[in-house]
Amino acid sequence: ICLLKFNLSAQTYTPSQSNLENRKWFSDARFGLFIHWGPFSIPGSGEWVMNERKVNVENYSRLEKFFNPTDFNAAQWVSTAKNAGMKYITLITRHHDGFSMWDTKYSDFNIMNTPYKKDIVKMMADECHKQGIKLYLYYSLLDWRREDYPHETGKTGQSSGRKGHGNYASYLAFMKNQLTELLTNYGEIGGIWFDGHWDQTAPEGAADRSSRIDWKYDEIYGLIHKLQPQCMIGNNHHLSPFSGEDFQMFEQDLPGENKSGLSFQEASAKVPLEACVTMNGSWGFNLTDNNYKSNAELIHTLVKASSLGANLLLNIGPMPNGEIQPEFLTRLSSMGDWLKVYGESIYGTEAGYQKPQDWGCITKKGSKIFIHVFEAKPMITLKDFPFKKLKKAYYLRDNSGVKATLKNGILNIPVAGNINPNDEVIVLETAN
Ligand code: FHN
Repeated sequence: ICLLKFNLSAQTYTPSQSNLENRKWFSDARFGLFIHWGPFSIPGSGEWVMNERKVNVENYSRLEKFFNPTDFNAAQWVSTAKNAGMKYITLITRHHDGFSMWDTKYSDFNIMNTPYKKDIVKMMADECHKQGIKLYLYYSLLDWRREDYPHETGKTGQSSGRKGHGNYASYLAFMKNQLTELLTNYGEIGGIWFDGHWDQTAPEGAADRSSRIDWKYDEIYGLIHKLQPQCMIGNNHHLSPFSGEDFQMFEQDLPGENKSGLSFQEASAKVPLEACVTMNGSWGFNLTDNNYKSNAELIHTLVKASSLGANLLLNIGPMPNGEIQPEFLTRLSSMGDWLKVYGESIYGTEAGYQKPQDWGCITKKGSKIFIHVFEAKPMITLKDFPFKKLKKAYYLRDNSGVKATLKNGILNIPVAGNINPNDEVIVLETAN
């Protein structure tokens, strides 16, 4: 009966006009900042520290007394994102440890009970609205703290020491109350980014990954779309989108890749796509992780995501005092510098007609094709070029001409000499 009910109500979801407009805006935006931050940042071992070090609820609660990010500056965080060329921010409001980063009535484990006593979500929302950048909110479905959450990770006897075995009706009511606060008290929200569904499923890649609990997404999604119809819903369940969802995400992979072992799902052709990626190997602040991706690698990831029709949501894990570490800042500003020159080939573009190749990849805007070259090559040859005429070929950086030729559907582009190692872009103006 439950399944039937879900399917019937799921079929009735028709995105509102403002939701469709927001989806289009989101697709055009192409680049956002993911922020994993909270009391879990204090030990410097990433955001899974509670579960991995088997800290029980009582001991974990002590972190609340130490969270005092006196160097947090919302204006600086938002302008850092904007200067990196990002168009939106996705902020952790409550991760799996159950800590709420806003002034919530529904849990005492929240920012107002830390020495800091200021509503982080409010400060970020105000600043995003002021600086004209959209705010998306991450919200964990999984909870390592509450007795009413039906436990999988963080179960009794392992880390949390919880005795209860779950009461989903009560947990659902709690989530709805919190989501109502988030969608009522902080102005317009671009989207809600759910995570943790996979906690109640068979392992990634198993044939049947249906959930062991009925999350009642029809109720949750219905509430969100009622409170803020434009608000997009995405759920990091690592599956194809469910009805009621407005975008699909991929974790540590671009659509079509599965290097992480988390991305078995096909890319949807119906909703916008987003790939979330870390700059080193960690989401939350990690004192020992020095595995930073280079500037070129990060720019290639953004460009390849665009060439696959997806956004890049690039993560930072700020330090517990609220500072963003220099390794992240320098990478963000180098991406911003590149985008200032080459942004036209990223924002508002569509996927290229070919998947990324060894030499680079392709994006498209109307009849303009952008050839992104990661390595100089005497000649790049593209077969089955989808346009009949090549009107003009030139470097995006300075409009200087490129001697490309098109004959019988085969396009040849010579790329010699000094090119930008981050990605050189050649524009092809075409016609049919
Ligand atoms: O467990 C989380 C993890 O901490 C992080 O938030 C990522 C971001 O995509 N999502 C989960 C793992 O799938």
